Amino acid sequence: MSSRISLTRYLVEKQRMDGHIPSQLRLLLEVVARACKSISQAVNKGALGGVLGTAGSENVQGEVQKKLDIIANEVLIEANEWGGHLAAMASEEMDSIYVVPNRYPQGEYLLLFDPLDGSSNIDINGSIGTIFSVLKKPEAQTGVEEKDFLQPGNKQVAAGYCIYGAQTTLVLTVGDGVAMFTLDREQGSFFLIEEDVRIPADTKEFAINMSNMRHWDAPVKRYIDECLQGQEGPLGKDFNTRWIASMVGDVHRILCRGGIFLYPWDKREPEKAGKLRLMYEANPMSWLVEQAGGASTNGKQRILDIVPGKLHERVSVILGSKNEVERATSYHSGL
Ligand code: P6P
Repeated sequence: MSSRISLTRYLVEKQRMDGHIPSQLRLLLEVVARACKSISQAVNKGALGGVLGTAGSENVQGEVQKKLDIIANEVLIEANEWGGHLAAMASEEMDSIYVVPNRYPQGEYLLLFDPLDGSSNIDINGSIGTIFSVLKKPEAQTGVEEKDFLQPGNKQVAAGYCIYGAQTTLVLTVGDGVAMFTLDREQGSFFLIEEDVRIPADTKEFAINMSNMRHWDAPVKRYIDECLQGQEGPLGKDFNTRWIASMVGDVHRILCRGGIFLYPWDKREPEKAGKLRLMYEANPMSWLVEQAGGASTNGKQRILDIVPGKLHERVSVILGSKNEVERATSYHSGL
């Protein structure tokens, strides 16, 4: 067992070896991981902890908030606000940014998160998770405003998620590959299970909510139709489909064995670019996928190059195995 590498040791050695993780960023990642352990405990209690069901409120997205959405949000805020590593935080569950109170030291990082993604799975004991993204506050600037968060995903300095499933597993990148850590509940620590995760360039598995088919744009209909045609069709192979309805669960499967995930624009709410949120869902997941050798676009461009116009901006998402993402994307430019 002594050969097991804890998250703390992994981060310390990375900091010492290649400077990818300045000490304040290492502290930030340790604090986020500790918050995820607390959220995991609350999730695991379920009905016994009185944490299931709705909170009787809506978030900025107009979505009904679950009790655990609010609990997870509060855990992340309380864990991170005093450490001196952050200037401010932004969350799917909060209308505007949360500036670190004056009673605490201000840091140079901005933390964005979806505190509990996949909430519709909470009451049915399905996989859910916390997604986080880290940006740097613009240099030599006092104070912090919402506009400081509006940076493209290619400016992230760290990104990851913690999936609360059969195991509680933290998946992380700081820009030199993707590592996975599983929580050992007896020791209360995350231990390295996979370093340098790679997504196969090809796949036979697609993830999309098929009930929306009649609402999709033509390029998505064409791509999924070709997948459904199987071996006899233009793709020349039979596909399987999976849809967990929790982005963390679907992306985790893709990081583990490949696949393509699509949540495209559809005509139900044509004024919205998509259902998923750019800053704290699509950007962190896209960086993880790219760092593992995959690709991620909105059908027109690399998601990580999108310059956000607003904090809770939505985006169409096609991510996963590189060759399939490139094919599905090419159909959007009429190729
Ligand atoms: P649908 C969860 O609510 C979420 O934001 C993502 O995690 C997930 O991929 C998607 O929505 C599921 O959406 O329309 O299938 O319920």
